[in-house]
Amino acid sequence: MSRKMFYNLLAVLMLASLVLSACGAPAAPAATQAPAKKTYTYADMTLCYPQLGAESDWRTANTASFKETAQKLGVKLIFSDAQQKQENQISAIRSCIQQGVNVIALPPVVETGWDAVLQEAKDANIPVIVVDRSVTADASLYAAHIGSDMVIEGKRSAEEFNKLLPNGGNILELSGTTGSGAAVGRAKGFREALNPNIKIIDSQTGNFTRAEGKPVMEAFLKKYAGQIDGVFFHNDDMAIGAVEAIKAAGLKPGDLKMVSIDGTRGGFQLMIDGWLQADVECNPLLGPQTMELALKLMNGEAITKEVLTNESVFYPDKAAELLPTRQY
Ligand code: GYE
Repeated sequence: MSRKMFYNLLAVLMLASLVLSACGAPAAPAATQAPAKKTYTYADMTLCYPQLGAESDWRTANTASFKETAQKLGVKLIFSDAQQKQENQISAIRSCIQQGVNVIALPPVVETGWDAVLQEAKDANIPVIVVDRSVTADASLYAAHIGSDMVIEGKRSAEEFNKLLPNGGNILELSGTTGSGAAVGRAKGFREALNPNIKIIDSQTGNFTRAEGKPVMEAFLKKYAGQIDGVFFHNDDMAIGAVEAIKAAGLKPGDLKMVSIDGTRGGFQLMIDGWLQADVECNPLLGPQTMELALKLMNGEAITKEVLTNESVFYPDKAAELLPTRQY
């Protein structure tokens, strides 16, 4: 047999054995035939976080939680700051959709006006986790919501006033950003639980900032001098701004009963200094839970649609002891 014939024969035999093994082999069970499903890890994740702004210490802690958690887990984070403007958040979301991110986590500045962009994300098969504040959009337009129950926070604040002003009185409200889930929920819960002998004589927004809280309080003090028993603040930053105005007006700690929300270090300091009688907790450290849920979504695992943060109320008696342990 020539060398050429030998190689030809070899080729024919190899081909025949291939054909035979393909035909004769018992059919593999379906499970091993399907391409193995990839289990995604954090290293595979690109997460979009169109942050709403940098208006408060709460927000700063929330941003840090997302950035630190992403770094620790190896998640690629696409972060932006919308400066409290919904249109900026919407364009950031659109840019994330174009970049083909895996998941979008959205802390919505206001509750309404999200339907169109949520639908766009859905059409692109990108799940959206609503973080922190709520949206009014239909629940079919987003995968889940993680955050605080703002209505309960409002109720807890009212219960503090019920204890602080057992004989009733006149109080003022410094509300958060108009139309935000946080302000709407807190105002609602507050009114639901407040004793009827306590009257909210005025309510104005301070947009969750120190800078806007101060002039609102100045105007309140001018308008209602001598008629105010207490002030309810939708967050600690506005309380801090307002206390500057209250001090400047010559009032002393305890002259007005004051309750705020968040439980930031600044709020704790106000309790230590005697200005605040209670601070209702609102936890901003939502990065770890959000990324865990995002990974479950990528892997098609079952998730909980509404994840509420466990929270309590802080009081002046423990404020000095707890302040060094506070993470925000
Ligand atoms: O209470 C406030 C922040 O949405 C819960 O936003 C958040 C609120 C928080 O600016 O400080």
